[in-house]
Amino acid sequence: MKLALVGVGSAGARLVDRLVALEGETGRNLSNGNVLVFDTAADGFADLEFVPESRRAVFGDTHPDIGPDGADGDPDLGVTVAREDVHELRRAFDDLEFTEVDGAVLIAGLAGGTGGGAGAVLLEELQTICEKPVYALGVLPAVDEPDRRALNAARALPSFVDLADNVVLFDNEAWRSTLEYVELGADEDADAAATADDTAADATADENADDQDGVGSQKATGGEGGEEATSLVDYDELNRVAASRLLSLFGAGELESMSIAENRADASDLARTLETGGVSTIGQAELELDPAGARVPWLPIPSWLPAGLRTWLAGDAAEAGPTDAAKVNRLVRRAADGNLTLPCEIDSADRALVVLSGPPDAVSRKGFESARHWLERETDTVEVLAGDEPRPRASSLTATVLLSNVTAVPRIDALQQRAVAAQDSLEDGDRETLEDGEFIW
Ligand SMILES: Nc1nc2c(ncn2[C@@H]2O[C@H](COP(=O)(O)OP(=O)(O)OP(=O)(O)O)[C@@H](O)[C@H]2O)c(=O)[nH]1
Ligand SMILES: [Mg+2]
Repeated sequence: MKLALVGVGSAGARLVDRLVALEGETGRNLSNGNVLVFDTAADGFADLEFVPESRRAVFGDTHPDIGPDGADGDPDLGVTVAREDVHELRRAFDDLEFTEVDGAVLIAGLAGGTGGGAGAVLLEELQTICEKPVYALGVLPAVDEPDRRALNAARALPSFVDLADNVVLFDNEAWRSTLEYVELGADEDADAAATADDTAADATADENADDQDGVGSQKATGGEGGEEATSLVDYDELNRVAASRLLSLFGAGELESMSIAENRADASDLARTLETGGVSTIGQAELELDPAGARVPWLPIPSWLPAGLRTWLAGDAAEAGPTDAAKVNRLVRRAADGNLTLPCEIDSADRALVVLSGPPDAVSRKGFESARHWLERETDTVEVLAGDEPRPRASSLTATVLLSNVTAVPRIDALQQRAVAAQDSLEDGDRETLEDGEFIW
């Protein structure tokens, strides 16, 4: 799939920058140069390295309430300045070639004044300009961020869901936790998945953590109680994880050097899976291919070689190698279970898509099919689409799963509860919104 990438606010701009970097590193051409980033802060783009200067737009900066930090956590101000500067924003969109892409994705931190506020206005604009689907990637704040941020995200989420064709969510809190278990060196087994689940659940329980400052810094702070492992994680790490998942999913099939696949992942499968609207989540798991398997797994073994050499080259892949059906099956399960950008009850999904990327010889069709059936049963839907992305020289196999329109999401419930509790201590204007749970602006 080809997508125009539009980043709004610091989180959005940094994520787009990371995606552009990753496009270059992986050879997956998702955007074809159709990128734009917006911010209200004059120096909002200081961290960017890969988005060209000509694709960076500052707006609203002449408004008297906009300071050096832009909308500075105030989404109403974000909305106001975006509406005032709407002609300028539309002109910036002229740089995007919508005829070259299958859709657009707007990326923003929902807790930001610019991301959550102006982001909604930009989504609205994109929907009027682009005739193709307009998706959003929304980042949910961590639990140790101030109440104001939780309230902003709880307000922005329904407007994003209302305006976008689908909103993929990335939960900073759950991901900090999952990265912890990666850092601790846990493996693919059930223990690790359970640890990730537990920490995500703890995070939810901690949602009512006290108000703290320091959200503006790029370094994410540790959770309540200052668990050591969380200090290893900063936004850069989180952005790599988010960008990698997004690119593996939306960029599947966009590899410049891709060979022909029988069951290639394609744009129409993605669009169909996302057609449900609502909130979606992406899971991913990777399996390093077993060096004890085929010694040169990406090369067919010529039949004219002496038998002894052929046996040696083939290794013991049949018994222990990566083509083992159970391994492929387990990989897909691991991607869908406890390894999602937004933890949720997977049986609440409406549709699902699974993409398997790696050397074609390393994929057991039997394993892939049984994993797909498992996903059908677990998600309780017959709509599980599947596709391949052949990467003949890859040393690992990656499963990426998209669960669309998930409705049982403890983190969203906790965020909303915290926001409702917090709004009394915040300004009056916020109250009606959350009590009705309605579109805000
Ligand atoms: N994953 C990730 N989350 C981020 C990053 N930066 C900020 N966030 C999250 O996004 C929220 C909004 O922060 P910003 O993106 O800095 O805010 P903004 O959209 O620029 O809006 P204002 O600064 O308030 O005008 C924060 O509360 C964090 O939850 C980032 O680089 N990566
Ligand atoms: Mg900002």
